[in-house]
Amino acid sequence: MKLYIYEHCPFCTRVLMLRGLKQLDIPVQVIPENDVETPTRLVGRKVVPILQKDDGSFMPESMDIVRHLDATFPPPVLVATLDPAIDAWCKRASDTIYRLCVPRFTRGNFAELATPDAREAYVARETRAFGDLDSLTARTPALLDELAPLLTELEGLVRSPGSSVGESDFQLYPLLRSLSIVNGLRFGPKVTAYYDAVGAACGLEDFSAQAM
Ligand SMILES: N[C@@H](CCC(=O)N[C@@H](CS)C(=O)NCC(=O)O)C(=O)O
Repeated sequence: MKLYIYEHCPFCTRVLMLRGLKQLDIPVQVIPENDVETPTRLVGRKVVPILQKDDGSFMPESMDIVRHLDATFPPPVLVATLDPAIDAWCKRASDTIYRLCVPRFTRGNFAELATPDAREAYVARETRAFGDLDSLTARTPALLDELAPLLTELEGLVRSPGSSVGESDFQLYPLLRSLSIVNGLRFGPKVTAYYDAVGAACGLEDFSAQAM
């Protein structure tokens, strides 16, 4: 097996979470952002994450990969069912979170952005999706104001660190991990306890060392 990812990608965080939770020894390969050929050859389009299975076939879609690996390597860790309140929170908060994180990701130190051409391709992709990225960076204070009440609300929604892992963790944790690239952003005590516990259980570092 092999996993193809981008380091900054929240969907890839989902599969890295499962790999870490189960301590699976699956090699990880980072695809450069300007490499259209590799993912297109594997799954017909430019996308990550991709799982190369033992039978040589390839699987896209993060949650399909998570469920496949969870079923392939028992016992299951996806125990708790999706929490509709967390699901709804993620849907409401994700746009603000991406607008804070994406301009920073484009300037970040990630293996998929190792060459000028790769970074240029990523900047172009995100500019197509979000418009001018410098203008978006300038909106940081307003976006943080937008996020603050959502993070306060999340204090009342996150599961306690000792409870069962489930589908909602694979929605919520990648968004919170993305936010670690935003300099000075702090979670409340319950979200911090949840974030630290999930990160430790999955053996994942976040992006705080390069927060900007
Ligand atoms: N539904 C997919 C979404 C994956 C996705 O959007 N991945 C982004 C990286 S964060 C991607 O590969 N984008 C490549 C591109 O648009 O060129 C999943 O859950 O795996």
